[in-house]
Amino acid sequence: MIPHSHPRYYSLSERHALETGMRKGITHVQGLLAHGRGEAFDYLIGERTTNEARKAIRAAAAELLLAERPVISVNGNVAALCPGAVADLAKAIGAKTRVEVNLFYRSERRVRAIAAELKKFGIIALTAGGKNMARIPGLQSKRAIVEKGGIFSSDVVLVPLEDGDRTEALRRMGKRMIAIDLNPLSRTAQRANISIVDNITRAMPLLVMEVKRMRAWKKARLSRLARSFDNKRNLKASLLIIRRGVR
Ligand code: PTJ
Repeated sequence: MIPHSHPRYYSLSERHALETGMRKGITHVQGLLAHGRGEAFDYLIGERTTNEARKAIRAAAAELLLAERPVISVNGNVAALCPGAVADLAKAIGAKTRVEVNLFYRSERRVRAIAAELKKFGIIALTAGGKNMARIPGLQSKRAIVEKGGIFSSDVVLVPLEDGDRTEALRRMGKRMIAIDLNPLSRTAQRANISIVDNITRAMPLLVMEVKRMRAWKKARLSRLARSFDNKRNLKASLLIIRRGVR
């Protein structure tokens, strides 16, 4: 049990959630390494949601509301760190939203464990099994295994904690990609249409809040917001914050 008063309470709680996720067969051991890398960047941005991240979150909310077939992609880290926020986001965007389990280190056992975890939060996740399976063209890893009626036929995909290959491959398929990644230099962040440089545990609740706030907006207003977002410029600004953090 981590005492609330501990100065590193949030950081330790996240590590604990991933450890529990690993014991439940949800998180891959590589997920712990990935989280460590994320933590290093989080430290440098000051463990807070920057103004740049807030701008990206607003653009992402608009993009998700405009989408006709949005999908939230869930891996082992996301399922361990914020399953409740995934459920809240899917609900806030509306019935058109699909949640799909998509893993780099895919095993049927992990897919089942993650789907069972999501079910506790009321989500019936797509798992790309049997007849529903399709493949992302030009991608060699197991991340290529997707659901026909999910990621394969989506128009907008939210990919938290992703590796770069699939983001590139999905963009080649014409999809609009939203990433959540603490590393502004990662290929995912560089290739996505909108990259939220923030810890997923802070970004997801804010994204839910923005989606709820914008739900009543007209399409034209949402479009203006989404299209005016400049990912390259936003990433540059995030890098500057990191540089200042280093100094
Ligand atoms: O569950 P699986 O099998 O799909 O595997 C998931 C991992 C995360 C292991 C896999 O996708 C992987 O190896 O990812 P990478 O290539 O290490 O990339 C993960 C990215 O997420 C890195 O750029 C990290 O900086 C970033 N990251 C790590 N923790 C967080 C994060 N970004 C936001 N919030 C975090 N908490």
